[in-house]
Amino acid sequence: MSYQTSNYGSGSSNWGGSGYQDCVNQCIASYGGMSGGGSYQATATSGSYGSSGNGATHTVIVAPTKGVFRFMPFATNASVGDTIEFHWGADNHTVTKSSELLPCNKSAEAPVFASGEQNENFVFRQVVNDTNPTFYYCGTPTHCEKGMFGVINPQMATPGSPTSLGGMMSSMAANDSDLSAYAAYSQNVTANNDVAAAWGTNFEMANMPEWSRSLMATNVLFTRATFGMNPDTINADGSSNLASVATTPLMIPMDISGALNAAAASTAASTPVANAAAAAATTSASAAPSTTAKPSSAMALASPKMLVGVVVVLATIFAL
Ligand SMILES: [Cu+2]
Repeated sequence: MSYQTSNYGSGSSNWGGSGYQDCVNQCIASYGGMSGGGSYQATATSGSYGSSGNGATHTVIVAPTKGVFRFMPFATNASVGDTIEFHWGADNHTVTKSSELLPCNKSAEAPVFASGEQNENFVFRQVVNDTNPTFYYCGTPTHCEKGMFGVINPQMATPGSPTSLGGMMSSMAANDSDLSAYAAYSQNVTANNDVAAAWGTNFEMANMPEWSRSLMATNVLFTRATFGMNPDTINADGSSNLASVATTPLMIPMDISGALNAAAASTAASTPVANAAAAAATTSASAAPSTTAKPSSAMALASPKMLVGVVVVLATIFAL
């Protein structure tokens, strides 16, 4: 199998090579500090289904808050006999077994599992029967297509492999300005947490359908950001520890749309700044609709120099 990486840096000839550090600083300023998108508080359950195994229990939060179509964490390592305990943070979501090749389709491969449509504070337990990668998704229409899928025992790549998430990230981000912008946000909120910042880098993506890869990357970035904002919830080995959410609300980071909106507001607010490059970039960005370039929210919001900075930072981080 071969994977196209030649698109990396496409368009960079328009970005110029100067002002890199200004760009990085402005990116950080634009995405703010630790601003988040809400919180999740575990409360008494409203109902539950499924029994527990003899091993450890791993918590996965289903849609941590309203409008955030994610599983947190995106991936969980578990042994045979362990229990995955799904906790709903918002209404109208499901946990339904799927497959790696078809992450948004109900799997017919035994043992199947499907929670049905459930609401906030529901708990669904699933005992792990084998250590093969097991995918699941939310069956509520449109949610999975927005990225609402997760995995138990993800396949791991050889560190540094070109088909690992880290190996593909810079080329994906170079071709997806929204992903690039969200990576900058996630990077910012994990700045002091190396384990969170590197979480998922070695996930294998070779078998994932191409359309799902940027969604998987976004899921990883969301999980990293959540760990970054709640350092007590990640262990040194990268496993999650969500036991504390029984007593302490979990801070939920902004999802990708929220991060892009915040960047837009910040960019608008900082327009008068005495920075010729930024001002020029703002002008060209506001003229973007008249160009033939495909409209993209982040492209319209961020200056080209900001983007090249983000991509360079990404290339550094994900090359690890
Ligand atoms: Cu859902």
